[in-house]
Amino acid sequence: MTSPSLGLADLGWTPFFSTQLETDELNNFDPVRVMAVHRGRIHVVGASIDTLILPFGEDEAAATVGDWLLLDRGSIRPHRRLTRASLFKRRAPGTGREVQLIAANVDTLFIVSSCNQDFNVARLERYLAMAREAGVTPVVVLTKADLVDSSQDFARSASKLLPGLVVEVLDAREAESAAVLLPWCGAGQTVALVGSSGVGKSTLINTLTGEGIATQGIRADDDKGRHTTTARSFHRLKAGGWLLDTPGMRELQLTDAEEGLAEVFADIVALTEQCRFSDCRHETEPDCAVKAALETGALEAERLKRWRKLAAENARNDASLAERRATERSFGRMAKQVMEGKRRRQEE
Ligand SMILES: Nc1nc2c(ncn2[C@@H]2O[C@H](COP(=O)(O)OP(=O)(O)O)[C@@H](O)[C@H]2O)c(=O)[nH]1
Ligand SMILES: [Mg+2]
Repeated sequence: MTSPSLGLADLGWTPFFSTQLETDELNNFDPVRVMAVHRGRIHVVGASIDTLILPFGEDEAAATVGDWLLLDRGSIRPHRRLTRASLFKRRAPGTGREVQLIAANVDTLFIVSSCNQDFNVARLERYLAMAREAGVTPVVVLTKADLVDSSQDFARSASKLLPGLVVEVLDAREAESAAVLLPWCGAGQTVALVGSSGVGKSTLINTLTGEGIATQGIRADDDKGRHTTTARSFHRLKAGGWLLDTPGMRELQLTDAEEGLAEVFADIVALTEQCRFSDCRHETEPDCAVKAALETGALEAERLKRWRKLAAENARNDASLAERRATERSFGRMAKQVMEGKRRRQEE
């Protein structure tokens, strides 16, 4: 568990959060960060607090890992959640709830890929769109640099994907090599990690935390008051920051990521705005700026194809969300009618 001597700044408290506090809130409430959400209990840590509280808020207002809450100093009850600097969320397949919160207030997303078979531009673009959508700074981390002769070639093609994108190449097993990631791992900073299986995420976590994560777990009270071992979400980095690792991070999909996609494919979006027709599909229409860019070579056909695919995937996810919302609404109406009918019959 975390040491009680942690200051708020160590936990990731910044002016972004402190400026949200009203003067009287400073006197009566203590800021705490959500370290883990268990069934029925939330583990929060503050400057001199380390405790479990009851669930707080519903749906998007619910507390998720990484959130900052204000606790009433007397009753230790949550008073309110502070506005998030960033938020990862995903569709919740097969559950009644539409959107599942994954993690809040992550500063940097390490998008992990390896310098071999896993390297895939389309996958990187998908993760970049998610990072942008969440409001998190992406850093591409290319592992297994020691296994190829030309790691810089991979780095070059990745860095072209977004203006100013940082790409680091390393051997995830070596602390010295992974030290290129330290600028994002210092005190008060929170990072999360995504990437396919086998690219070296666990190896990197071990290297950056100095822990053996296979054996990790914290003990927490479950609903029935028993102690159970739960996977830990917050890992302390050797450099002082935090690595936020939840199962949900590994299952992120594109949902409502229109803005994220528009940022990652800003070049194509700019072209579409120059087409003669606002609903141009960039197929057979005249004066299509996208086709013109393909012809001059300013735009790669492959990149256009990837954009179409991701935009379609996002649209599909959005559509099925809207469908489910509609079904739930009509089910709600039906249930209400049934109940009203029953009440009327009883009254008759
Ligand atoms: N040579 C080399 N092997 C690595 C590197 N990173 C990870 N590995 C190996 O790749 C395998 C998969 O790594 P793991 O961390 O389990 O991947 P994960 O599925 O993303 O968590 C393990 O055998 C690691 O030792 C690296 O940078 N270089
Ligand atoms: Mg792993």
